[in-house]
Amino acid sequence: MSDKISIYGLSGSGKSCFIFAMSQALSQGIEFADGELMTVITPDPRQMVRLYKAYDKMVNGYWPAGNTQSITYNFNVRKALEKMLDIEITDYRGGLLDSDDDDDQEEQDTLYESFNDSKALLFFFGADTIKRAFQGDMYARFNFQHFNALYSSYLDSSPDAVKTPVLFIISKADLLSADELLKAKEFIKDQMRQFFGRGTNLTVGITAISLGRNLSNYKGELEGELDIRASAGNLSIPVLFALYHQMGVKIESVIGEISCGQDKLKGVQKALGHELSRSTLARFFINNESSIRNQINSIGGAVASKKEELLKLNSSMAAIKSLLLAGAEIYLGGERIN
Ligand SMILES: Nc1nc2c(ncn2[C@@H]2O[C@H](COP(=O)(O)OP(=O)(O)OP(=O)(O)O)[C@@H](O)[C@H]2O)c(=O)[nH]1
Ligand SMILES: [Mg+2]
Repeated sequence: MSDKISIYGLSGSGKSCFIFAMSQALSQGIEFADGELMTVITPDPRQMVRLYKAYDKMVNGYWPAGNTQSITYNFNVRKALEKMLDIEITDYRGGLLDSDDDDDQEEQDTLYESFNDSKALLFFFGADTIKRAFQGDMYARFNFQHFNALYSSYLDSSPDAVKTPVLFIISKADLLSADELLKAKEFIKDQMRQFFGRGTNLTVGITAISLGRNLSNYKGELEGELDIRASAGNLSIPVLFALYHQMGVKIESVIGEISCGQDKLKGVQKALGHELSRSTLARFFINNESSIRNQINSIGGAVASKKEELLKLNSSMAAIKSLLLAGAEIYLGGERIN
């Protein structure tokens, strides 16, 4: 089953541009502190052509048109060639989110249902909308309430919802000065405070992405300096965020397996003690010693290999964490992770 990552954002918040830029930036790979390379590549040749053409259009000075329909993309995330995630991202037409047109209802329901089984939720807020909200624009402010309400209905519909990590993305960050960016982050943390409060078990992040510097749109023409490198504009952060969370889940499950194996081992060792304490005569007729020793060897071997796996996962996790924290603030249960 693929790992669904869901993107939500109003029309024009930069969802499609992000997907196009990210897919180009990360297809070449990004290097971790441990020297291993992470690549994000679509295994579907038709999707690859579509993504490339959209990117090429931007390089040639034109922004892509807004979506008239929703499109699903698939990506393999590999670290040192090993598949870590099998991502499915649907690029919804943002117009759906705040539409009250009855004709849109069916497609809108699919969008709402897409929250379920998601491995990560990405909420996009364009820097332009955030600026308008600062200036008191009521509709721009409503945007945030709308997302709070969407999330609340998601919590109602899915018992596992509270475990799904949420990343807030300030897109088009090149439109903000360093000062404005700080203000924008505080503003989002305040507007979305249900996510950042203490006492939850939620992993939440906030980051700012951009496709370059001084970018603007004049009647569809792209002006400014496009910079689509893996290391630029935090383009890798959303995938790293999903990966970080998934690795955390994997580590927890391996730790569980180790402790379960250790418990079993204790039980079998006790059985061995019991066996050895039986009288020689009784053991002459029925001797369980070698079968118990075999069990001890096999469980011990499994525990040792899980411990090795855990060591590898922990070092991978540390490498991912350092890149992730360089581009995002991450909170666990309201506490910032350092
Ligand atoms: N300054 C700046 N503008 C951007 C950036 N990314 C996107 N934009 C602008 O935002 C517009 C909308 O981007 P899209 O990616 O098409 O938005 P969307 O969220 O996919 O919109 P819908 O398809 O309608 O849902 C683009 O045409 C650009 O004008 C960025 O990194 N910086
Ligand atoms: Mg779009």
